Amino acid sequence: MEMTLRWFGTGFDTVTLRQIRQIPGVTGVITTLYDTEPGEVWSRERIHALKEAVEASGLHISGIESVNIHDAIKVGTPDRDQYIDNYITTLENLGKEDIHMVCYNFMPVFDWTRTELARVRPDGSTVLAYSQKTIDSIDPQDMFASIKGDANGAILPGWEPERMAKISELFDMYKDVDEEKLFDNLKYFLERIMPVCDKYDINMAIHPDDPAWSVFGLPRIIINLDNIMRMMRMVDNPHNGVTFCAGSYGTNRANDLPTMIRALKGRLHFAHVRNLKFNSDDDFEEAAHLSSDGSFDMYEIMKALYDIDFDGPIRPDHGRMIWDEVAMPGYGLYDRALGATYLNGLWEAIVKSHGEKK
Ligand code: CS2
Ligand code: MN
Repeated sequence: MEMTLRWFGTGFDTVTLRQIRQIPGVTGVITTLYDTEPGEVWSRERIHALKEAVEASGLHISGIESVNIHDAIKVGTPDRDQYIDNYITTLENLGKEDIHMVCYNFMPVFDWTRTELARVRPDGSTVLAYSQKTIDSIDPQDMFASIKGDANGAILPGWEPERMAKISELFDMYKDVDEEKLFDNLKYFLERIMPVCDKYDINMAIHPDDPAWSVFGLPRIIINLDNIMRMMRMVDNPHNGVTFCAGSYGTNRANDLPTMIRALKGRLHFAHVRNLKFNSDDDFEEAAHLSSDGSFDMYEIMKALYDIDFDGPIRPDHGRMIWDEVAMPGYGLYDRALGATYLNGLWEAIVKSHGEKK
């Protein structure tokens, strides 16, 4: 595996490439062109400039998170082909710039959903949190306004104000889309992009829906092992794979994370590893990466990745806000650096006790 950190790009991230370079064992970044809209073509020039900026700091681009999917593709409206053509051109340009992993999601309307951006934990750190009771008591149209807490000046990925302004329009677009339709539309999209992925050896890594169940009556399909297996079988190409996000699949306690990882051998192209603490079945908060701070066994997660010979990029995921840092919720430097170091420590111990792989 290669340890990486997500970086939103100059002007969008409080964390600098120089800081990332100084985290021991982190050699790559997972980045994006944050100011592009879903459906837009990413020009080769802009990708190249991003790559040069990253490489000038002594790091490299290990993959993209995300190239977002236009709603026309998810809904399957007649103009979807145009947006898929654009997506293909973006993939071609990424391939020509030697970038081989793309994370994306297929969630209708909302990307991740949380009810609090800064819940205070006993140690005084603040974290993202989710309460099903809160979700059940609010109107989806008010979701954005009702998230408690401050984004610290950052635009949260998937929660762009322009997008949230059109929220009722978006809900309307999805009114006839059920899970079957969403699967069909995903299949259509994947079938069309696989040739370019084969040509440039690009691993597509679908991110799970977070939380891993339907919210506000919207269909959600990337939520459990059965559904991911269906997704992979319906377009049976190794380039059609997944992002294993422990914190997203783990929201559903029926998901056994190490077992899921083992079932994904060869198709797991990117790993997000983080911990959650459950207060009850319908209330959880994000925790430090350390096993004992949350509800997951992080050793077992890393061991499962080792067992399947995982050799793709991995990143610590949302961190707590600690040491008075002011940053995008979940994406400060300090706690993610602690997370990367802890995960590297677990990996070193696993390798030393079970033998070197690749
Ligand atoms: C991320 C997701 O911050 C997060 O929770 O893991 O927003 C992820 O980047 C997208 O769903 C992938 O498209
Ligand atoms: Mn994730």
